[in-house]
Amino acid sequence: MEKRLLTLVSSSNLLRIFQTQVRMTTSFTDNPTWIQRMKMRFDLLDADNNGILGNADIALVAKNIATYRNEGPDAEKYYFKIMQSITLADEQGVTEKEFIEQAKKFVSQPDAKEHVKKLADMVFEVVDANKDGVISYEEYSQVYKAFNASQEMIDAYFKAADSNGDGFIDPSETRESYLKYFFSA
Ligand SMILES: [Ca+2]
Ligand SMILES: [Ca+2]
Ligand SMILES: [Ca+2]
Repeated sequence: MEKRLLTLVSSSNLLRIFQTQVRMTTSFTDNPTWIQRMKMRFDLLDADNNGILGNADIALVAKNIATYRNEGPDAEKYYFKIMQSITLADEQGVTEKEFIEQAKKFVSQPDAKEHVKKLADMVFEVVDANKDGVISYEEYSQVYKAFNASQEMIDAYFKAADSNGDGFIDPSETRESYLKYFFSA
């Protein structure tokens, strides 16, 4: 009896069924790689590095972008509004832990992928400073520098987003990289 049970347990069929069940019940948002990516996102967005992501960070970044581009308060206000809706920042702000919970909820919505595509289009609008329909390395660097991102990070992100390697990021590459960023482990 015991021997038969052992044979059954070690059978590859049973193992396969078990693995399928594990895969079905585990979401990519539980994956350490995904959580680490969201932690890095929090670190980037928390521009003043006080451990809270809120309006203060977004205001700082909006000011930086407008300053780099020699633009006035209207542009700054516009950047603030766009980035606020992208990051869901508010006056009170969130901690890293709250931010990750927020991100988990966000990607679990039934229409989350459509939301992320819209979000990617909004980001594209802001980053494409000269409005020629593509993001150059300079345009990309400028915005990430406004968040105090390291050159290493900027280079890695740009390379990953420019999937056809032509040196520019187009709107479809932005959508593609955002979908990958939020929906894969
Ligand atoms: Ca902050
Ligand atoms: Ca451009
Ligand atoms: Ca490209």
